[in-house]
This record gives sequence, C-alpha cells and structure tokens, in this order.
Amino acid sequence: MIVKHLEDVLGTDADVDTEGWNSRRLIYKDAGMGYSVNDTIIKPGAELTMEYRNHLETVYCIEGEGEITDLATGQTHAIRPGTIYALNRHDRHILRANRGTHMRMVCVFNPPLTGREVHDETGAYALAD
Ligand code: 9YT
Repeated sequence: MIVKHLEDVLGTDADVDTEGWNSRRLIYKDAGMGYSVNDTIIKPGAELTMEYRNHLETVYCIEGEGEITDLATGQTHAIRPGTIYALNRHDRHILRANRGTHMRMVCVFNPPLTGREVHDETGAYALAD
C-alpha cells in the first residue's frame, strides 16, 4: 500500500512549478497503478493552451473558479468546485483561472506521468517510454 500526504511531496522533484501552474505529483508511474494523480494549482489569471496527444486526462476542480474552452467547438464551460472534465478525445483546449483566484485541480493521467513532465511547445507531455 502507498500512503502519502501532500506535505510529503512539497519541495521535492515531484513538485513541479511553472509560470502558470504548480503540479504536485502524488501518484506517478513508479507506483505501477496504470494512472497518475496530481494535486495541481492553476495560478490566478493563468491561460494555458494544452493538447495531451499522448495522454487521457480527467480533471476535478476542488477550489477556485475559471473556465475551459474546447478549441474544436469553440464552446466555453465555467469551472467551479465540483466541476469535472475528461479530455476523452485528447481535446485541444484553453484552461483559464479567473484573476484573483487560483484553481486547485485533481488531475488523473493515463498513461501515468513519471512525475517530472512539463508541457512541450504543442501543449503535450511526452510519453515516458
Ligand atoms: C489541469 C491541467 O491540465 N493543468 C496543467 C498541469 C497538468 N494537469 C499537471 O501536470 O498536473
């Protein structure tokens, strides 16, 4: 059994901080679960264009407010605590956190992240192997 607390990850290699987001990688590839789980902060006012060509991702908002735009349809959906979205078609999208509030998201990736990924220029993460 693997038991951790967010505090065990803060400040380690699995705490990945970028300009727009801070992803705390709680469960990743080494755990052998077939998926990874992150506790991610989207920083206030951040606007992130992403397209996970190599991964499926489900995201559950537990704090803050923002929106997501599906770039295939142009449709924008509000996000608030309790909103979940699943990028079941590797959907290219823009994620925005409202100004003045961060969003805190629980992110599940299949296949699992190794723990260190940052986005490439297309908004994707490379496959681990
Ligand atoms: C929600 C989202 O896609 N944020 C970007 C960071 C990524 N999800 C991660 O590695 O936690």
